[in-house]
Amino acid sequence: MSDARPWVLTVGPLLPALQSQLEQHYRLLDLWRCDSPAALLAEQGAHVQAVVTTGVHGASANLIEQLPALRAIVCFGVGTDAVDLKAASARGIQVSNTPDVLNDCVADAAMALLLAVARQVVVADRFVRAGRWGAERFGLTTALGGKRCGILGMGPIGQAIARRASAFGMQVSYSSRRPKPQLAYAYHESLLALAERSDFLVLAVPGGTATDGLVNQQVLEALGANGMLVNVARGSVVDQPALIEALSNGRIAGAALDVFADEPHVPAALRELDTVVLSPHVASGTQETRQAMADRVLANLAALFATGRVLHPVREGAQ
Ligand code: 8YV
Repeated sequence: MSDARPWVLTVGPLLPALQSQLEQHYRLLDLWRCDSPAALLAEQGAHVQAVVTTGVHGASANLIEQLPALRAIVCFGVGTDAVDLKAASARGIQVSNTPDVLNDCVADAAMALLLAVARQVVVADRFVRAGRWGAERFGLTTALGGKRCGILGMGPIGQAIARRASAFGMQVSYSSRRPKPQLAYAYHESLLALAERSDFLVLAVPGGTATDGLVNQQVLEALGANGMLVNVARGSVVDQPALIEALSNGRIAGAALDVFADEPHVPAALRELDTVVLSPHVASGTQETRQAMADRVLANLAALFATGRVLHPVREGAQ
């Protein structure tokens, strides 16, 4: 009996529950599992109608070119900066993401990181484990209440962070492409002005060319010696060598980072600093949110094959 299920290509490893659902509904090709991706694409690439990928793995122009029947690139994640949107749109290939469902968990993670760097939660944990409590005194840390929390990017994630920071008694202001008059927070047109007026600078913008290297040496200088940086956006938004330099020389007080320039590689200079809190790109990584993201991926694929359109399209230029 012939198999009428559509062919779908996965680029990187996915949530196991999602992988098994995909295996059930589609003829699945796993690029990341095969010994010779080039041979797989040459032999089977012509069948593939949809690609499922992640924020990190994306889909390059080169991959897209090798899939002549491709109709959609379905992302497990909200950021599509690793997908070549130009190459996709030139061929009329739809791109979808998983909006809304991860905002709260990413904002929770931003606050967890902010609290961890301000209150030195990780350093305190290491202090107790090393048996230093009693013999030594743990130093004082930094309060959140009354401090200025500057948020770069006021999309749904930025707004979820703003609500949480306000609940901690922080004064929120922001910078984004356009002011959002419906929001009560102060708006700064330039990132430099935002950094100058922030004790904590939290990044919640999409990655991609429009935001590449925005947080540079000048912005870090403006944040200042008591300032702290929190990044739950993309490593590309920060000039990482400039950040390392600023942290190493006390030009800023600390950083809490979930994302990096070249994941999963984290420079030793960052790993060695006690003023830095690190996490492995897991801001959306709760069971609940990852399941909701998986559901969105399946819904987008189902809609594509039932109606010809994905449910959550991403426009080129939206990043
Ligand atoms: C995921 C993300 O960690 O949504 C995004 O853009 O970066 C994350 O939610 C990633 O897509 C899963 O690999």
